[in-house]
Amino acid sequence: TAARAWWKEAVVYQIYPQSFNDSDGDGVGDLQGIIERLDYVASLGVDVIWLNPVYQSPQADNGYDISDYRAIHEAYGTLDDWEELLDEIHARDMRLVMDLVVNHTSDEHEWFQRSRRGEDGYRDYYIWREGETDEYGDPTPPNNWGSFFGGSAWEYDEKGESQYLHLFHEKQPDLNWENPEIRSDIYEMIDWWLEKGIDGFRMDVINLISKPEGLPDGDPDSDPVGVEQFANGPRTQEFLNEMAAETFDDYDAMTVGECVAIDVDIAGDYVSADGPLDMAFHFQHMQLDQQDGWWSIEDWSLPDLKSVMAEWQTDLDGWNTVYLGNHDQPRIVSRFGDDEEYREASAKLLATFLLTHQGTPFLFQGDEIGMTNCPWASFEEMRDADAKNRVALALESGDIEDYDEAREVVEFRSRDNARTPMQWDDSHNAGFTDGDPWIKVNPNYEDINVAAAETAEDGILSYYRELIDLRSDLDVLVYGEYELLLPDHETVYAYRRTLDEPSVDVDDVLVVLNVSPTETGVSVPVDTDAALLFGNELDASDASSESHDSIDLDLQPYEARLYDLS
Ligand code: TEU
Repeated sequence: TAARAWWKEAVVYQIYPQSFNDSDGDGVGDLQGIIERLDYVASLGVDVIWLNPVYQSPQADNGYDISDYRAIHEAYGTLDDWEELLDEIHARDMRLVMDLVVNHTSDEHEWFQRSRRGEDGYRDYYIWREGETDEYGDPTPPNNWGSFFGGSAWEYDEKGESQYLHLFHEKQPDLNWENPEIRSDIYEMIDWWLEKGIDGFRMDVINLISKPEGLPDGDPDSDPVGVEQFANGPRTQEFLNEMAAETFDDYDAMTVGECVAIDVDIAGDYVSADGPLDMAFHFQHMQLDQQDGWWSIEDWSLPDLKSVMAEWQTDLDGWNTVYLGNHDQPRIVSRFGDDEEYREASAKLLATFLLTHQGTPFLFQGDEIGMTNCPWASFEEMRDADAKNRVALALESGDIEDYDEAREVVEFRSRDNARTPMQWDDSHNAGFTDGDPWIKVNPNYEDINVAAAETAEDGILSYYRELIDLRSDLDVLVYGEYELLLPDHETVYAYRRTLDEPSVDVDDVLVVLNVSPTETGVSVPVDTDAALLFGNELDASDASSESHDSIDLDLQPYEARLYDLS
């Protein structure tokens, strides 16, 4: 059994500040707005809040473009508001994890301003290259690397008279981690926040910080081009070890690194017991429906999802994270469940998935009431820098003629789907703001909202609460070993969790999920009696055991069940 730690037992709830709750009517969520809703968050039973970036930012990428690491974005409030938020979170026995964005800054950060002017000691804070010029004398990119948001990763800067690297938006220049001064500036900043008493960091694209010497061209077929060069670069491990030694190691802080292009082996380097990070987010299950890139709409298959989950659950040398969505992904019920007829059942099934694997669950705001993807009727409604950039490039190049040709993909994949305002009640703007919301409110707010969820006795919200409770009661759900059953079944996902600890009553649990809109009979190979522990169909009868080596179940559409096998 893994060594105990508070962050392994924790359930994390992610708050996207601009879309959570607006206290002052400017249409943008803010820190006081979050404080107003903390009792609600605490009522879920979660232990940790991960707050997306709230630092000063021109908001070219919703706060992932930071212009001052030690100041709060004006629309969100002040540093005093932030201190109050931290205190109020701690007063409710929860913890606060902040976002750490240090692969890049905003181009409006003072460092970049100085760097582009070539000020002494600052040029090397970012990655500048001369590049060639084409037949018209226009600069061509120094290599073929592509941006995660589409297009080239290079931008010519007139003031700097050369090109700088930006793996994301052109307003997000990449920092040059080869420069030891930038590293010590960052470590000081990290310490500054840790000293304020925060409980950890979610580290944005942290395995992109080490670029290989000479910035060699990437495989033109990779997406984005060059990712195999700049992800997990040669000094990543060294930089992360140095960072941990200079900062986190002195605190009881949790760290979770968002890691692009990692597999279970690479992850082990980062999160094993003596690795620099506590946990990592990987993308292998997020890629199942986009093997052919952003523009293609693909189905995912349950056997594929199971095999990704099982590999990480059994082979990772370290502690897992468990997530199905966040602020960068479509809504989980629209993507992995059914957001129409079976919205309620499938949202509960996904809750069961999130809360019964081994690893720390990360829940995203609104999923606990089954919020869905949103209809994006026009380009003007879009806010996501990624989706907008891709659609704009496609319009420019003539790949599409008008927005309508992109609409289906946008509604399927745009990050805006997760970023529509939290739906609190059925009043104007879903109770999110008295002003004009910065992004469209999902028109289904009159039916799907927290107030309605609070009155629904057996609704999605109460299901989340009960299951979070159950997880904190049952060690086996946190620390138990995982075993995949029925790996090839097309629609049923079944797994067993067992804990080798004589002192606990419940040390053997079976999870069965019918991930389909069809009633399904299934025979699950377990050789013990099974007592129903929890599920999303109230009238689920006990498992019948017709033979000694399996139990036969008749599952409703999107039915989820937990059995005690102890
Ligand atoms: O995301 C990094 C990332 O690789 C993706 O999830 C990315 O958003 C996606 O591929 C684009 O479609 C992190 C943040 O979570 C994201 O919000 C930021 O935009 C990005 O880094 C840059 O800081």
